[in-house]
Amino acid sequence: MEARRYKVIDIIGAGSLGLLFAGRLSASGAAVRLWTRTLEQARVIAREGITVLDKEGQVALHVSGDKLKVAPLADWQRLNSQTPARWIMFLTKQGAIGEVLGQIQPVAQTERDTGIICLQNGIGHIERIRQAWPKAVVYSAVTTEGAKRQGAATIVHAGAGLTEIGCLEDREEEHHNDFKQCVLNRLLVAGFDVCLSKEIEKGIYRKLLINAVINPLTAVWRVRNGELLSEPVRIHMMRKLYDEGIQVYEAHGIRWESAWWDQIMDVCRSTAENHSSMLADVLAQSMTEVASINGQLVQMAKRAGMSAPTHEVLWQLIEGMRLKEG
Ligand code: KPL
Repeated sequence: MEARRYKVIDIIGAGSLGLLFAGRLSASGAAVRLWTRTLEQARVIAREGITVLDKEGQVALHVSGDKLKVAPLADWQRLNSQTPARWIMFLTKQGAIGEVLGQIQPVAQTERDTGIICLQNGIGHIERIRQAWPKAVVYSAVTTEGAKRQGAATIVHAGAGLTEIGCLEDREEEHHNDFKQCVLNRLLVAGFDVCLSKEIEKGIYRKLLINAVINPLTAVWRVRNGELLSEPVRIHMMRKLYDEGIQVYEAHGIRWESAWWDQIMDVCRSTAENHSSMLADVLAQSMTEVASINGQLVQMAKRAGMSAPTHEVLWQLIEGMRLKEG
């Protein structure tokens, strides 16, 4: 079968998660092509390899540059006409998706078999990817892996987590078997705690709520995740965001669990020392994912004829903090 010939996993995006997945997959012997936004970063990675540090700053893993295939996205069309992508892990931030999709057009004829695994915070991106690659099979994933970039080719793996992957589409069994063989098994061999979820939609909405409650508050107050629990007024605001979010889910018939509130508190405890990704973006003065997290909840509320005022205010506050594009 043609599909079995392509054993390569194409990782798009060399941010913290992109480097973590590319580094560990490569170190375990999987064939990976890593795609960067800039030529400069591709050159640094090719020269220095990928380094993963543990929380104490010790080297947990290093893959030398000569063992890695890395290229800038600008080379996508040229290189894909030789070896078309079969399994793509999309690891860019939400905000970069439009730009990336502009660069990676599907290569005619091969598009049908392409599997795309999306690991973004928030919602809204799956629809955009499906529009750009109408025939591809799109998998959604949510992860609690914690990683922070320290340079163009170095990350700190702040905390191991679980990655759940699921497919929202009904596709032929053969494609899913290929996914298990070419992606899932390789991730397991690389040491990731990963599972195939039959309830990925629920996982996506659970993660959306976690991010919608924790991220904007940490960004506005400039506090670490654990510090949200240190003042009753902060917990009160978290609860307001949570309740509004649940009302929106109910209006849309989205299944939720009362245990999610406790899970949010647990995430704050288990990632107590971390900066949320939104706080990290605000501190770096780069574009945040607030529009695809709180913004999406506000839009969902509007579609249901209601409002989500606390999410809306935070969305506006954080959009107003954006100081430079990038
Ligand atoms: O996913 C996260 C993020 O920062 O985006 C959480 C779970 C809040 C951990 O920091």
